[in-house]
Amino acid sequence: MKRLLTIQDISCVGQCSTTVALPLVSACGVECAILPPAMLSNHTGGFRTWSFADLAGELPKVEAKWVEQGIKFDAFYTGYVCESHIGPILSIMSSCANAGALRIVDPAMADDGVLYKGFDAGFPAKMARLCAGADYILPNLTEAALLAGAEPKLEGYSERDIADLAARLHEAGAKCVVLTGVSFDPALLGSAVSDGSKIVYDFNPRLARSSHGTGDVFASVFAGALLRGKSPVAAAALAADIVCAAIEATGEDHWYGVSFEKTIARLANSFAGR
Ligand code: PXL
Repeated sequence: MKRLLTIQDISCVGQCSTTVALPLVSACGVECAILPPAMLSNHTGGFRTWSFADLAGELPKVEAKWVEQGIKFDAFYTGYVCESHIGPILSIMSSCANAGALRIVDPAMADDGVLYKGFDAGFPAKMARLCAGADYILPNLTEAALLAGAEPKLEGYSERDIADLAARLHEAGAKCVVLTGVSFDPALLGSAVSDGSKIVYDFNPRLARSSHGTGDVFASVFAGALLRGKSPVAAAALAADIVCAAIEATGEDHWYGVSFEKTIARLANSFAGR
């Protein structure tokens, strides 16, 4: 069994980051270790207030213990992290890597044209350091624009715009760029997987509602599927399928996340017998 380390906060309530990654990566049949660089009472996307404990000081201590014991990983999957975490994370990704370990970076920092509360305008340049050394990055279009130093647009991206954004992120160092939230037709929503030589699109019918935490569901399934040997294009298609199923399984009055729990059996079954 492959072993993946996910590095993102624990939001104790809110169905995002580590509390989504751990069950979904596990459902893919991949061992999932966790490293939370911060703990929040709840996420920052719609709750009125939150507590925030920065665990940056713990990261080098954890790294020292893992190095001492020869604990290594086949993949690293990072999500929501802060500026103080980036240097220590880069260090862990080099000192605790098995040969050929993958670096999967979801630059979770913005959506709908704006940075999440708590990040300032200088943060995308910091996140770009993590993306530069990544095998896979999974930005939504707002994050992609901010990483590329461009002004995010709320809509109206053409195929040409998508290709330009992907090219800029490849130039900055990312090997494979998976853009989410892509749409050329109001009825469809999907992703674009760019390996640097071609772009493959995948679309699903656009659902009537958008929900918090769907980026984390997408990235977690993508990472798990990739480690189970799916191609990036197949992993992105499975991730989108699970995101749609999770949104459809979520009650209308459930505002802070998606009921991804109801998709775990379907996800696990998609790897049955493999
Ligand atoms: O889902 C991304 C995310 C993760 N962690 C925290 C967040 C958010 C988005 O708002 O606030 C703490």
